Amino acid sequence: MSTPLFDTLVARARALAPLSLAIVDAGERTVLESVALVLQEKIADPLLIGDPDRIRQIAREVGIPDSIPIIPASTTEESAREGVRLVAEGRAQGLMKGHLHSDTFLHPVLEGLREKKRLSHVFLAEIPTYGRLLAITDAAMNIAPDLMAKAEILQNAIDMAHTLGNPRPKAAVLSAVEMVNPLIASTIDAACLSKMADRGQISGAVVDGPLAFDNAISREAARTKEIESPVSGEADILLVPDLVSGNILAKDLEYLAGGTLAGVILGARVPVILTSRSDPPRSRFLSACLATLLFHGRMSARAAGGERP
Ligand code: COD
Repeated sequence: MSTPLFDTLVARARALAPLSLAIVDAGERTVLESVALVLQEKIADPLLIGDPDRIRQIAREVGIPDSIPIIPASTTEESAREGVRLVAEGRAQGLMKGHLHSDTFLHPVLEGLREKKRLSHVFLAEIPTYGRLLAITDAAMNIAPDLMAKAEILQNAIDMAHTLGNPRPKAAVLSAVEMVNPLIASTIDAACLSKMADRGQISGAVVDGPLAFDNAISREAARTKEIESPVSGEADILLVPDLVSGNILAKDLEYLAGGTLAGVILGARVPVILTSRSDPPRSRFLSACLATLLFHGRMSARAAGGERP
């Protein structure tokens, strides 16, 4: 599958110093295959956390050199705590979930690495039929966000777009319809979020909603329905109503529409990669590239004194 938009991101990540990336509970083949890929492509310098014997054995099988450090941890909980500690001590610039449950991984991250008020996940998708990278949020962390949580999730995605070089992304707040309907709560949230953007409570993007998926993605569909929206057909960000609908959307794009997905958790001290066991190695690799770009982008913004507080 050709991914010209992601290829540009990969080229930009390759030009940066490799990210020091801690892999939590790394002793599993698909996890270490992805590590081998990021190492080979010089995107990241991994720190492997987990059972040293198991990690060393699989690491050798997949071609990871013995020089790569292993930090021993005897349980998945200890692995996650070690990962957070490495970041807190400045030894890791990014964190990647290995072979453990999401909540075991996320609890210490929430406790120890929260920087912004809200941590949220964003998928970045390249779909052959859509000419721009599409950020879908939050389809993996916040289960049923309320209005203020949605505002924070949206702001995280907007900040990410800025870091990646899009100074004014277009964000569609999704629901099933484009009219406010009190029986569909997500339409009310979407209308409020649009107004919050008008009033500067959400900043740095053109925000419109409620929009149904077709009107967000296709100007033609919006025209047919006589909807005037500055976002229609040009959405960079899709804010989904909740984790379930967002997750179905993202996986639908991946499995039925030939989409390629990367993903990262935003709002922590460093980018956090939340992999799923079924993720192909390329998705994990692209997520590591995204994490590298976000880490270095933030460092540059900080150095220039321009980072959002
Ligand atoms: N950002 C900031 N703080 C948070 C967040 C967040 N996203 N989530 C919870 N908190 C804080 C709360 O304010 C509270 O102080 C504390 O953390 C505990 O909050 P709870 O009890 O509501 O949250 P938890 O601990 O029950 O769950 C947090 C998880 C992220 C683990 C939970 O939301 C979850 O399981 N999400 C889905 C993860 C998943 O399975 N993803 C993969 C499938 S797609």
